Amino acid sequence: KESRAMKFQRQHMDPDGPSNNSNYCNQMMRRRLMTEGRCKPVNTFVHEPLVDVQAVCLQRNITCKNGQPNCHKSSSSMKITDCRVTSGSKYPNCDYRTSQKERHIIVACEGNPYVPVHFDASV
Ligand code: PAX
Repeated sequence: KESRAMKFQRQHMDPDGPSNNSNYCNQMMRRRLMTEGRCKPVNTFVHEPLVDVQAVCLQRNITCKNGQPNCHKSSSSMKITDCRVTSGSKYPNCDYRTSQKERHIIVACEGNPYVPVHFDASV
């Protein structure tokens, strides 16, 4: 079974991306299996080395949006792509808007080793 840590990597890690094209989210959301059963409404891909994203779990501890205490904010800004489903998108034809940004990321971490399992926000 896929662990929470592996699921985070599938849904949020793309260190070698993004291919510079407006279809990035349409391709990646499908390729990473986030358009099965429904179109996942919002998803962020991070374009930094895995070790740098894992290291965020050792950076500033903050409260998550759901009130849990296990969130961490990256000390540096990171290259990300936000994917947001368009208003006209109709499952199974999931259609996404692609926006590239540089932001501090906030992730929730769990386990031993203490690694990212949820993407909380970018700021
Ligand atoms: P998730 O299901 O929210 O969390 P995501 O991050 O890819 O998935 P399982 O066993 O899978 O149910 N976990 C936590 N979740 C939330 N908060 C804390 N503190 C926490 N600690 C552990 C994946 C697993 O992490 C566990 C949680 O129980 C899950 O375990 O976001 C909805 C989705 O949109 C993404 C992030 C979420 O997907 P929202 O707004 O409801 O928090 N998303 C959202 C994004 O990628 N980018 C964005 O900018 C935003 C706003």
